[in-house]
Amino acid sequence: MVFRKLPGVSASGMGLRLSQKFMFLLFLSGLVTLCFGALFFLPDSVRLKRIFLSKTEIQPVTVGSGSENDVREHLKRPKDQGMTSAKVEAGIKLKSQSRKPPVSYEATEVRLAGGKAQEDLNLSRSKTESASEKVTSSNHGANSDTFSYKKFRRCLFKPPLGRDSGRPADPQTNERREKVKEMMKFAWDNYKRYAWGKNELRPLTRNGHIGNMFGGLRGASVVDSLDTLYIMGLMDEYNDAKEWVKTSLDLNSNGEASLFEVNIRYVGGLLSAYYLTGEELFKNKAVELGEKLLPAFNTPTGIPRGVINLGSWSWGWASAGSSILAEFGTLHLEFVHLTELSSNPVYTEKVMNIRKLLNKIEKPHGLYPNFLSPVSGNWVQHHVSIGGLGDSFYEYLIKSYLMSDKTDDDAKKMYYTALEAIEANLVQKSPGGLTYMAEWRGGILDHKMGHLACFSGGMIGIGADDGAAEKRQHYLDLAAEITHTCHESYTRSATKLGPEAFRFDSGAEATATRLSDRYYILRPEVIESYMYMWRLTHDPKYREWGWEAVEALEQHCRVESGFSGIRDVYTTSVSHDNMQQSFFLSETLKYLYLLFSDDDLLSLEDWVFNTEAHPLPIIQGG
Ligand code: DMJ
Repeated sequence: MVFRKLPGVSASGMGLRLSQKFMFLLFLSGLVTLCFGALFFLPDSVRLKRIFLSKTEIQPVTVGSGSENDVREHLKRPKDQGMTSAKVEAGIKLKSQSRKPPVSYEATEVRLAGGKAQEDLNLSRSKTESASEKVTSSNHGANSDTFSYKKFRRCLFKPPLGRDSGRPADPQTNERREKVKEMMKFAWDNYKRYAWGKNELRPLTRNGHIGNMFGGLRGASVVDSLDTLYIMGLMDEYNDAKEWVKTSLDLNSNGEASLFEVNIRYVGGLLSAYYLTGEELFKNKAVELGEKLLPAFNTPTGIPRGVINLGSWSWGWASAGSSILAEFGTLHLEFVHLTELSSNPVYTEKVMNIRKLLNKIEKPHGLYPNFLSPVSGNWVQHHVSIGGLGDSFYEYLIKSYLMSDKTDDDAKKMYYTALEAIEANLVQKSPGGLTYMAEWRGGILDHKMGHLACFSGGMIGIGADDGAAEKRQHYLDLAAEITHTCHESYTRSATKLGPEAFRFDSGAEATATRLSDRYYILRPEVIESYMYMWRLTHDPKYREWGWEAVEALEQHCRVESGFSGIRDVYTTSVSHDNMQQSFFLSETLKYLYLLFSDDDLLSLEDWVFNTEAHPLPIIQGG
């Protein structure tokens, strides 16, 4: 049989014309391109990439020259320009031998403490510590071989709790401290009784509040309270909190959570609890949670988006709006410690990448606006504030420097340059002689200062300590003036508590002029500055001011079943907002307790506080 070769028909006998074959091949190659394109170019395709690429190749691509490789280059620069490669390779080591305390306190801790009560406390604490030697739940990337808790403790200058748990010699101060401890126990007991496992207590209705800041996470008040309970020696309460974390803190929860809030409260709270107690449980939970935050950084610039779904895969930047300066700028301390504990450089790389981008872009008048696009890497509008939206970004610059044992010179430079721009553009003096921080709206000043901005007294104070010699006194004076103004915002109200925001225009001097600014939600910032200023100057007025706040809290915020915020600080017939914020337990009461304690309780030589008042140790040699 003879096969006749028909024109345009393939020899294979498939019966396709050449043009059809061409079209088919074109379609096939299009399909292949589309599949690989999706694999490599769609946002947050990390899971797919993991199948094909090695771990080091799955970092997000950054815009322009800000690639991940650039970040690594940056990290490899010599010490004075950034982090050393050794730190990135091996994780940053806490406390090298050169920073050993003069005497090892551990052996003498019980002897020095003295007194039966103190011995009991030490005993129950050392039980806790020996428990830490046991390996608990799964490791979640934390590499226990490279981080030695025992070594870390030996290298602190002072015992974390001080010589005698910070007990002051002066009886009146000690009485005041005991009062604050009683307030903490009262707040905690009511939370436990009515809202156990929920995020906050609603003290009037006696139930729990969940809210939407933490996605599906629960127990914000538990995690935020761990370190406060521990330093106050409330060991039964601390052990209940620890047990809850062990059995009930579920990190595999769905729901959109604030990256910032989860980081400062949960990651910060767990890290502090670990460093204070040595319980592996806290370290493992912190690292497990830290891993879940990483997809937030999968944006074209590496600037994280503000919300993250902890429980499921998401499109990363696809739905991102603007990112907020105080949110993406308040990750550094915790993330560096996650690298420290897990020996995984990725956390430090992520936050160094943020810093790199911030250094690169132009700043109007040297100021940092509050909103940045995580997609384009450009400022979205020119609103500058040391209060809400900006605040803790500045705080984390100076604290990054201090936490690096004063080796992170980039952070130092950024902080002082920013502070100079703030002084030049925002710091104002009122007709009545009060120094305040105004807000800046594209060059126009808004003569308003938020309660949140009152943390800046303390920040400028701790920064002053390491400023250039001639600047030191200048910054200490500025810190004292701002703290004084914030105290005035309290004394000028009927309740002696400060409003959410106060103004310096239309005849106002440190008072709220708008009804909507008159509330007080148990915030810590003013008391936080009292605490730092006390430690820096030992001027007794700061303890007196702290005591005024205790009395006001007792009189106006304490209700039958906890503490509540109030709606108007200018009237003594108060209306309560029915919310005991978790930061009241982690910050307000902790700063008050520290204010009435000796300076060696969480000594500033060894610790920096994250923005939720969770103490993190200084990293030796940066
Ligand atoms: C806290 O959660 C932190 O201090 C944060 O930085 C700002 N606000 C609250 C307390 O007011």
